Amino acid sequence: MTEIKPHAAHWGYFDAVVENGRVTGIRPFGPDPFPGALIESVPDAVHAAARIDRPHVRKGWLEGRRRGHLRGGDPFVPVSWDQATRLLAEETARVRAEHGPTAIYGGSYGWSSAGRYHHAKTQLQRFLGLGGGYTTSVTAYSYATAQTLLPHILGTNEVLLGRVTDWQAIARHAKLMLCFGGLAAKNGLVNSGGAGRHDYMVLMRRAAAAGVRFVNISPYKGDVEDELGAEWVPIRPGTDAAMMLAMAQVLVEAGREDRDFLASHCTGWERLRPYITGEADGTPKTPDWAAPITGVPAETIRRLALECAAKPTMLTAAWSLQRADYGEQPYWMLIALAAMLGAIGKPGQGVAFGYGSINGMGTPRKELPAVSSPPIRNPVGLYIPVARVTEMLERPGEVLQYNGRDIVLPDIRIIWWAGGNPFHHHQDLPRLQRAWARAETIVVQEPWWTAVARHADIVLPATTTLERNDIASSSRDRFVRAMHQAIPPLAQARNDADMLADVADALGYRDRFTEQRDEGAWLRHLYERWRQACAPRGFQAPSFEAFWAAGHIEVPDIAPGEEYTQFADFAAAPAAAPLNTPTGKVELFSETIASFGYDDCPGHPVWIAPREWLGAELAKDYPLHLLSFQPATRLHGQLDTGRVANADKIQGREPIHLNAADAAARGLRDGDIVRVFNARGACLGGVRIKPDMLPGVCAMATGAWYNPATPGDPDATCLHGNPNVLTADIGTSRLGQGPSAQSCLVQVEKWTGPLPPVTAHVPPRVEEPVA
Ligand SMILES: Nc1nc2c(c(=O)[nH]1)N[C@H]1C(S)=C(S)[C@@H](COP(=O)(O)OP(=O)(O)OC[C@H]3O[C@@H](n4cnc5c(=O)[nH]c(N)nc54)[C@H](O)[C@@H]3O)O[C@H]1N2
Ligand SMILES: Nc1nc2c(c(=O)[nH]1)N[C@H]1C(S)=C(S)[C@@H](COP(=O)(O)OP(=O)(O)OC[C@H]3O[C@@H](n4cnc5c(=O)[nH]c(N)nc54)[C@H](O)[C@@H]3O)O[C@H]1N2
Ligand SMILES: [Mo]
Repeated sequence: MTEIKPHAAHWGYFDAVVENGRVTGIRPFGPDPFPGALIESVPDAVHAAARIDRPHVRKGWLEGRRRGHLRGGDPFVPVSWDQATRLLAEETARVRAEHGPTAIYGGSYGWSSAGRYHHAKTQLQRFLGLGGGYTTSVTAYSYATAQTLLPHILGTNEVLLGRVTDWQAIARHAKLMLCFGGLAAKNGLVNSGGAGRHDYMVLMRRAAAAGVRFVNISPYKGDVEDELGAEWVPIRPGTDAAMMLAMAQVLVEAGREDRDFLASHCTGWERLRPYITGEADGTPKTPDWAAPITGVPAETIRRLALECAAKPTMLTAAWSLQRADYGEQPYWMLIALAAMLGAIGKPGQGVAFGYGSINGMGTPRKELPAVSSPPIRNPVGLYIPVARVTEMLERPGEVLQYNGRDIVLPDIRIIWWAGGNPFHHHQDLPRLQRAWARAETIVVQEPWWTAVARHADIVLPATTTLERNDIASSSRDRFVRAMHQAIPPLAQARNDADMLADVADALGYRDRFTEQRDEGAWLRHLYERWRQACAPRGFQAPSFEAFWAAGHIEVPDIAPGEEYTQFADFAAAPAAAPLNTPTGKVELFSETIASFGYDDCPGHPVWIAPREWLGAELAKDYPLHLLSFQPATRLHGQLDTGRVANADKIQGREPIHLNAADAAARGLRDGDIVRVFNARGACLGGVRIKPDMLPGVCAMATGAWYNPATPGDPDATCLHGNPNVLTADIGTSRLGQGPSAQSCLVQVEKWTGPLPPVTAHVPPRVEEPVA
């Protein structure tokens, strides 16, 4: 019998085809003009050999090898759910009693899955919060640095997360769009919470057709699809702030800066200007100064600056620019450029970030909330900036400076992760693995034997979304989707909420955790909360029953002529509609930031050479700049077992994109296997020659499951091609403390030895207990 079930994931809405208890196929969601290929991997992922069948405990943990022990090499022992629940309740109670609640790290960063009720991290944090508290994390790997910086400069993070100036306004009014880091088509495949319509490509093409000239300022030509007809300005990674400063210098020299706007809408121009002209430090930031830093010819910089001053211009940067050393600087400087052009708040002009980073950025839409869970309370209130997790484990009791605060780092005993994979997302995995050893107990809830599950002590098998009912929703999308359970839970997998409810029960607070609702009652509850929030905004959502039966709701579209420009009110009347900054204006100099006294993020935007870049001393030993961008074939580590990701690999290894000259210099051909290495680590990759990659730059997508040649050895080569064995784990600055993955130098050499098989998709060693 064949059944069709409405469903959703971060990579799109779809119908699941179900035959005899198996998901056998996928049909794209009808209203989606551009569903993308990722949904095709869903059946492979759900039924992968790498699914975790039962709860497991690391054998060494049972035998007392806990704090100080490197994880990843020991076999696992299967246990019953009852045993696992008991161990967790005892261990949680013990650590809370002996070390206090902050000894549990429940930051649990990660994308989890699209359903808003069974969102694993939300469930875990609710469980830990109601149980007495935990150390949590703030900000996101995606844009931690910008999230911390932008409230100081513009008084909002909307310029980063949405609602931003929409494509309708850009197409109608802008003539030029400068895209630092491009508008990568691959990134629009996904949206957190689900994508009902992938309208991102459609909207960009419409803007190009309306006469917007796109300029792709990026090391990689492929960051803007050919159809947009963009001019490609190749730039060395990590040097964008220098190019922006030089554009500013051209404007000042030509007298083209908008002095009225700088006086009426900005503060600190008198501090930034002398830095640009060189009066402050003796170095005028001219195009001739920037050319050798950036690799962009001085004439190109000059031409683009003057073109910006002559035409209605939109400025944007990919989120990747701030996941780099001193990632605050290009963002702050791009805002300064937009201010100098007087473009902020003018129809279809100004600045916003991430148009090319995720589906739904700049999609014209009505402002309505998304379906969401109630907020979580953490009575302890202790947090770290998310990407400082290794540092937290390494330096308990010491101070971490962050955004003007001194955080005393906790002494972590339990690490508990649900819905995220630090062995995917974190930088310098060899270092993380050593720091990871400081924990006494590591708990991981996962559907698959991903690297984080393999490096845990207690592993709990979670259901995938296809094994439960849920609701998908995102504020960046116009559709709310009913996710119908398609198949029963595989093997002994359980829902995150249910496994945690049992531990809460053993600890005496089941009813507070569940609020005595089951899955069906929770879905109705979340839906009703949303329905009520929509009503005052003019949208009457149907009843839950009608929604569930229909499979989705389409929120009404805006009127055809409507458009939105961010900061329009502020531009029109800065005194009546001030920004939420200390001065109510755009802060080109921030007294607050200056008062922190951080030399790695002073009071106005500056050029600081990254620690690792093509101009560094270190480039003599490691002459290639490695970008580790988002994968076109999966979502981070998710779907890596699927057909789309595996069809793209080269002899099972993640491709490394290389310029032909760099390949030739190393005697490499398309399809060769190489070892990519630096002082931190090494991985294998398969050569893919790309004519449109700036020489000296190479790129490997993130997400191939970490596969150390010797499990448990932090210095082992990753056989599969996870670039995070190579990336540096240093906060962008003491202000943002964001991840700086994009600042990474490597060398590449041909792999001539025998090629060991990739084992990351096969379960680890399991020892059945002796009866
Ligand atoms: N080098 C480098 N590293 C990077 C980046 C980069 O640009 N370069 N980008 C960074 C960015 S922007 C991000 S957002 C992060 C992403 O990092 P993550 O969000 O941690 O990556 P995912 O692979 O999406 O991890 C989600 C995990 O949740 C699991 N999961 C899914 N559904 C469920 C569920 O229902 N229950 C449970 N218990 N688990 C579930 C999945 O199997 C998966 O392992 O990576 C960061 N890392
Ligand atoms: N298919 C797919 N889409 C995704 C994701 C996924 O895993 N798969 N992940 C999602 C997530 S979590 C996020 S946060 C977003 C991230 O969105 P982004 O941060 O925009 O994505 P990236 O692919 O890391 O980077 C975009 C481009 O920036 C360029 N770039 C890198 N460094 C520099 C630099 O120093 N200067 C300049 N000028 N350009 C540079 C690279 O060539 C790269 O292709 O993507 C989302 N979209
Ligand atoms: Mo992200």
